[in-house]
Parts: sequence; structure tokens; C-alpha cells
Amino acid sequence: MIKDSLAKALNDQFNAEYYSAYLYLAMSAYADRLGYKGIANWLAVQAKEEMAHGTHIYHYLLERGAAPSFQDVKAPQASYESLQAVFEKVLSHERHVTELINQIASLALNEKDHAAYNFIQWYVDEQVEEEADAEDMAVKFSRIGDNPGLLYTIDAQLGMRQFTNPFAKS
Ligand code: OFO
Repeated sequence: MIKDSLAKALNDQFNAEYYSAYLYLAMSAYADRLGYKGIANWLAVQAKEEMAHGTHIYHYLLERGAAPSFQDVKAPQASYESLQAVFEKVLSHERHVTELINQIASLALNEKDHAAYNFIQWYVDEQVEEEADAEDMAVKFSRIGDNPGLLYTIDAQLGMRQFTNPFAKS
């Protein structure tokens, strides 16, 4: 049976993942309304990944005998000054999520819950990738600025991103 402190932290985290999904979906809507369907697609795929993360943690709580509790999901920011501002927010958000994940890893160590520590390592690795991708995007968008030709090119590239569930059993 998982300790209450750890169950609470994982519970908060699955809700935080659903909030991330909301945040990225709102960013996707913003890009879509500007006419950048490819950028909107990239952000919508990101939202689906966050839903998958949330659901994965939710199932883990059930597996460990804890009752998941659903919290209110706060409304995400709906509009931005620019696409560059969107990707700066993506980067700062992912850095924040990394801190949350690291806190859970530290708590699992303190509680000597090796199963939970092992479980959360997937997210520790994932955040390295998420931050690297976010940094890459933030740099690209800062260089692109409002250059229409470059925006057209990146929009076409980001339109190719497809969702694959990282937890799908093959
Ligand atoms: Fe859940 O990976 Fe981004 O935040």
C-alpha cells in the first residue's frame, strides 16, 4: 500500500497533467485561430500526450490501492501576444513540471518506496526530452519572429507531428 503523502503527490500530479493538456489545447486553439493549422496540430498532439500522462498516473494510483481524486482544472491562458510567447510559455511550463516530478522522485526516496521511485523515473527521463524539445521550439520561434515565409515553413513541418501513445501495449 502506498503512503498517503506519496499518493497525494501522485494525485496532484495526475491532475497537473490534465491541466497541462488544457493549457496546450488552449494554445492550439490560439494558433488555429491565427490560421497556423500545423502549429495548432503540434500543440494538440502535446495536449494528447499530457492526457496520456495523467491517465497513466491515475491508473498507477489504482494499482497501488489509492483512490484517485479529481480536482478542479483551472482555466488556462487563452490568448498570447505572439506565437513566440506561446513557445516561451511552453518552455517555462515544462521547467515547472520538471520541478514537480523531481519533488515526487525525492519523496519516493524519502519514503523508501522503490516501486514509486521506479515508476516516476519514466517521467524524470520524459522531462529531459520535453524540456529539450521546448527549448528547441522556443529558440526556433524567437528566430522566426513574425517572418511570414519562415512561419509558413515551420507550420508545414509541425503539421506532420502525429500522436503515439507512449503507454500503448504493442
Ligand atoms: Fe507531462 O509532460 Fe509535458 O508537461
